[in-house]
Amino acid sequence: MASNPQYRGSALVPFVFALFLVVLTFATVYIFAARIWWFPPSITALGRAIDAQFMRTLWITGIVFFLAQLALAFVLVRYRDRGGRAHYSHGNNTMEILWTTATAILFVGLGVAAEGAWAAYHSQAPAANPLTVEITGKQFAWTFRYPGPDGQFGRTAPDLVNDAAGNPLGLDLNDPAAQDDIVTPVLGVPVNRDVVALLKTKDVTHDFFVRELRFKQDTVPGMTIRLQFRAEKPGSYEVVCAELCGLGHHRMRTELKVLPPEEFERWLAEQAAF
Ligand SMILES: [Cu+2]
Repeated sequence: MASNPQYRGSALVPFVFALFLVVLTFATVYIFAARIWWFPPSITALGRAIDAQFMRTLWITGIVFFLAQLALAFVLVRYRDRGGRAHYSHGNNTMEILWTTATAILFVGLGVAAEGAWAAYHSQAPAANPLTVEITGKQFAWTFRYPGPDGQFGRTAPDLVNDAAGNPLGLDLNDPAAQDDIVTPVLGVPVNRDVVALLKTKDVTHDFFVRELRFKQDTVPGMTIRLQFRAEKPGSYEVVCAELCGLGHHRMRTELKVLPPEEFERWLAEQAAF
């Protein structure tokens, strides 16, 4: 490549830009490696499977990111304007095939690796003695319903919904199965027991999200979405709506109480007394 020093571009721009890229790359890697903004520890086995998948993805994309950014910085300096003529390239079919294949293998591989964890949330075999809770979203609150001693959810009807009268779900008290249903504004669950959650919404799409459960699921109008989880650590965790659902979206939050079994029974009895 013939070069003519007379037409040489400034070396400052590519060097400064390359330096910026290198600093940016190392700073980004540092933020992840030092876990400066990280999520709270998971309290479910499924959550740990999700975390493992997250780390696999982060490692692979992290390595690709790191190498690609450094390669870009290198190319900026190596092929800076030295006053030569531009060279037209038709590309390289072998390289195209190679990196497309590599990307496809990575994406499909990560998808296959994630399948187990994802499927477990939705289609895991039913537990021997699960606790069933109905979770209903509305603008802008969560309401939880337990079937009570009979194990049956009673009938509800939209025209019976009356927040002021303390009937946010429209429970039909003429239905014997509804009479022992327990409706609460807080989600209490016993520790180490499978919980089957039936997710619903009364109005728009909401999203039930508890960080420690690694559990985030849209509630969709007209649908009941079944999910299950088993919390392993007693404590109080935040429940939020993770779908921008209206002006009051920011206050659509409540609490998940994971309680020892006896304490849970006591808590549930207290709620029933309301
Ligand atoms: Cu919402």
